[in-house]
Amino acid sequence: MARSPFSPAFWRSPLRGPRFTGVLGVVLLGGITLLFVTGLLSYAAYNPDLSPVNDQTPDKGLLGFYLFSWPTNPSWLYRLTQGVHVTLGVTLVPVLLAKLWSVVPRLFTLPPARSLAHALERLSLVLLVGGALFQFTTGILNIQLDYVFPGSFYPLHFYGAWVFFAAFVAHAVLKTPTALRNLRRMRAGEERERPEERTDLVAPEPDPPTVSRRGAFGLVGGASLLLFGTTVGRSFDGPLRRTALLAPHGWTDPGGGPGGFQINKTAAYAGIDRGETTADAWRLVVTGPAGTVRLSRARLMELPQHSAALPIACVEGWSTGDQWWRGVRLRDLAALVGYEEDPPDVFVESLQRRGAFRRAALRANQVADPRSLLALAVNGEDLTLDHGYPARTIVPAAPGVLNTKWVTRMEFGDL
Ligand SMILES: Nc1nc2c(c(=O)[nH]1)N[C@H]1C(S)=C(S)[C@@H](COP(=O)(O)O)O[C@H]1N2
Ligand SMILES: [Mo]
Repeated sequence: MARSPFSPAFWRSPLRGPRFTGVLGVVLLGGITLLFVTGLLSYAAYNPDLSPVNDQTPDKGLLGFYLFSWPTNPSWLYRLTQGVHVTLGVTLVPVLLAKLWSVVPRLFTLPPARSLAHALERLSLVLLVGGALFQFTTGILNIQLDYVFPGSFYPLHFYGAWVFFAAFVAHAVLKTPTALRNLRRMRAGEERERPEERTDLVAPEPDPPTVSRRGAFGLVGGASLLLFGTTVGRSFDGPLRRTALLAPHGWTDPGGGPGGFQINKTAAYAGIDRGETTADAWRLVVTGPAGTVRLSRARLMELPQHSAALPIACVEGWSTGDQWWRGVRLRDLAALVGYEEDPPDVFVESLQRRGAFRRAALRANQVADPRSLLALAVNGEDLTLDHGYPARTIVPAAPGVLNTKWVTRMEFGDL
């Protein structure tokens, strides 16, 4: 009879075994926990409870229990947390794939369930493996700007994270003791697996090895290192940025000069009509309890101007170093419409007519920060159209997506 994958003898690699799986498992235990934490932080940073403006996640209910006011200090906070989230996620891909490869014979175990407990354990593995593939795929597609899933990235990746992490915790609780025991034995130099470790992972009729276990770890680690080295540069400026071969935004050259830093969506891409940004056409409409004021750019320039050195840090993981922004404080704008003290939340809207990032809500603590600006200039010159001329918001430590470009309307009030 031809061997089918359901027969244990079908699986021939001498690498498979509890030790190979255990080492990869321990790396993922730490790595995925950090991914989960930085991911939840990223979701909180997005101000999703200023709903429905920023986030349409329906009924996040209990899962939103931990949401808090994202701080404005230190100004590089989101640059760090999201840089870690994306860079680590990319780096862990080879480890995840190797881990899945190492346990693939289990997919074919017969009978599919020996008992109710076994059936439940296998069901949790479906959520674990499915969740891992879903989270890594949606995350990577999002940073590659190629989003093919229906609906918004945020709710999918957020719900997926909870399902995946619940299964992950159950799995870790069950498997960590064994994994650690195997690691200790490996370090103690016991080369051969003991009889009691001869689990279903070990091939009953192994082929001769073509690579040692050490060599296989080297391969996985090398692949991770390669991905790390071609990703991490997206969080830095200068020559390092050019090493970020895997960053799609790295391919468009923002040019030199004051506006020569990364551009997310160009004005052309966002469908901005230059005619609507001229001195005659453009007005900023600011509303609040004291009424509505309409300000030309010239009028905005007459208000007190302030500067702040702040980065742009995108959910996609790339960030810029500090740029010198100059413009009007958000809290000074709030004061114009009735909030002399204790500025409230603000709803910000762009000239842009279509697309996801034309509106954003900022929280009171963000409006109150003296470095939060409606920027009119950057690095000593007027904003370029691609960076949001005539005016854009810039808020310390906030995800880039909250820094609305081509602003035309601001509504102050509790959201
Ligand atoms: N109107 C508008 N504002 C926007 C966006 C957009 O697409 N449209 N993109 C946002 C995102 S996702 C980021 S990361 C920053 C990037 O700013 P930059 O292009 O000046 O680097 O702008 C934000 N503001
Ligand atoms: Mo972004």
